[in-house]
Amino acid sequence: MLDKQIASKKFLVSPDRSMTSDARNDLENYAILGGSPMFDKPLHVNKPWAGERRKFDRYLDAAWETRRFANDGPLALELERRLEDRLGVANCVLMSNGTAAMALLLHELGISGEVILPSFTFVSTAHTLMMQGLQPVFCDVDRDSWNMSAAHCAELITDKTAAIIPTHAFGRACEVESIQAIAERAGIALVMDAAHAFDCSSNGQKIGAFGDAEVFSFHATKAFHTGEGGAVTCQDAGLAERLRLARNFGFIGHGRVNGVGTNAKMSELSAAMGLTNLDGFDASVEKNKAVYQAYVEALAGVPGISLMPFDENETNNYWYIAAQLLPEFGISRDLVMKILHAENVLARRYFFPGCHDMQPYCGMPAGTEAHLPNTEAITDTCLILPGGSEVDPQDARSICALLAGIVDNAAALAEHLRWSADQQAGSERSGSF
Ligand code: T4K
Repeated sequence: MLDKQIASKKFLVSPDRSMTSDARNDLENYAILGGSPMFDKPLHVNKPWAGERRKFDRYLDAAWETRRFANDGPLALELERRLEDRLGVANCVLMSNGTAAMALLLHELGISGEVILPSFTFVSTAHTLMMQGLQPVFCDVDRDSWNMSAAHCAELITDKTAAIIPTHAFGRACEVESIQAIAERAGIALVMDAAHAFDCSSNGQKIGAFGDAEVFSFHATKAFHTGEGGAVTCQDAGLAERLRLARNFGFIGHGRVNGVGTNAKMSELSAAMGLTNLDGFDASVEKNKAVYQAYVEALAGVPGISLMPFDENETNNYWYIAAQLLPEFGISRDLVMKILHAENVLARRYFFPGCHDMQPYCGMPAGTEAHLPNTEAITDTCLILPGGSEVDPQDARSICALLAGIVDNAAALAEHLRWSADQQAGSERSGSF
């Protein structure tokens, strides 16, 4: 079926680049110009894995029979132990989501003042800082790794800096050692945002035990998930204990509270999802890797698009297929996305715009006025391609063939789409009189 769909566009996706001479006449085959979409149903960026349904049922049966659904139930405790083993970290404190985990951690670390974080990250961290009266200071990223630039971070340290929060973006570890050295020199806290980096490593050591603590998101869109959920992992047993109390309103016994807390507990239903996904995690990573490798091979001959590589010397989850369009691609990232979306390939921009360009941060001195050239270059050109449970290697190859066709026909497509947009604007104008 798919082969037939590709064949109908084959004059536009010629791998040998010899069949493009009359492509201009056949642009109508692109769905955005009236053709039928390459895929019958939308391919998302990372449709979640869900493990084995029967296993999920078995975990749920246990909760059902005991009527234990919340408050540090046996499934949540089992998941914590298994995650500690998997990540090689002394303590895993499950939370209701990654944002709550970050908020409680910053509170328990007693952070106050300025906090340096990359602008190229999910906005939840900046929001958490603001809600705790902390001042976000946005740092640029490295152009190649897309992770916090240690050099820029060092420049941003002041006597008000209280913490650094780098992100291990798209599962690639940040410059752990350099940033750790900066934090140690300044005598400040280091908290890692490991939302993307479940089961990934840095210099052979699993992410989870670096810095003062690391924060995971187990949202459904992550490589390992519990539906909604998150965790703080750390080596410090005292910190873990304070976090366990704080996620349950600070209760140390019935009617006894030892400090400020909130409700950030993980339910047994989420824990059941997590245990099921953990049972199937290795198999899901194998499939992710097959899709990633199909992208690597099929994009090798396509000019103007580079795929962020995973370091094969490390443990990776191969979850995000992160690409960047280079000027040679000949057509803007946003136009490419429109063309892909029409074909049911729901590629996404990521962390767009950078936090420093988003309300409310763009009004701040550290916001838009911050000079973050690498962040801006990456947010304007990165393209996250479909992966996850609904994409197989053949889909990946078809998507690459589509991209090869777009680059072959870039000028004609751009011109045609501009012309269509002008026509539409013209008819809207005439319709309004
Ligand atoms: N730090 C980083 C680096 C993060 O990426 C995140 C969260 C956090 C911290 C904070 O952690 P949490 O507090 O969220 O645990 C997502 C997620 O809500 C969020 O967890 C995630 N990062 C962020 C990057 O985006 P959307 O807006 O992408 O979700 P949505 O609804 O558009 O879904 C994406 C696609 O996946 C859709 O096309 C449909 C599909 N999908 C989604 C869900 C939720 C499914 O097929 N099934 C599903 O259950 O938000």
